[in-house]
Amino acid sequence: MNNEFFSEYEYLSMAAYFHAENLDGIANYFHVQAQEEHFHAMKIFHFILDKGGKVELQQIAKPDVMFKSNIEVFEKALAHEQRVTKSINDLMDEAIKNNDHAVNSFLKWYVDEQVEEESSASKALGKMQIIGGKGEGLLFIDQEFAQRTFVPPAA
Ligand code: OFO
Repeated sequence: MNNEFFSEYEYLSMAAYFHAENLDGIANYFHVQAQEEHFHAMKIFHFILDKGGKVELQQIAKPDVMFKSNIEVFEKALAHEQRVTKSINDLMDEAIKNNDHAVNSFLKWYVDEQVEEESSASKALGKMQIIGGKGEGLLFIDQEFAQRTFVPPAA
């Protein structure tokens, strides 16, 4: 849960970077990503309560605030999603080892979601690499990413 809240923070930091670059459309892409992460965290929050557990919120680490280039932001976003996938897989390994069917079933949604998360981060990075992170292509991507909206994923 903390990882998901941290993801929200990471993407807000990336949104802030692009606002400062006057690329509000790309900033919007990261705002929507942050909203998705909030949704992911809250899904775990409610699952813990439904299972009769105690939700104990922890400190959220400071997100990355040092970005050298537009492309680097997207590289970091993809690397971040790959780390999240690993942590979900580790949790799933633990659930399987403990024969915890409820957690196993719950985590399957995250396993599938991570396939999508890595795919969309990878495609966004690919687009930035095609245009070299600058020029007129950047304005085109800014317009495209301005259209992204948050649609709560099917539970
Ligand atoms: Fe929660 O999927 Fe991204 O981090």
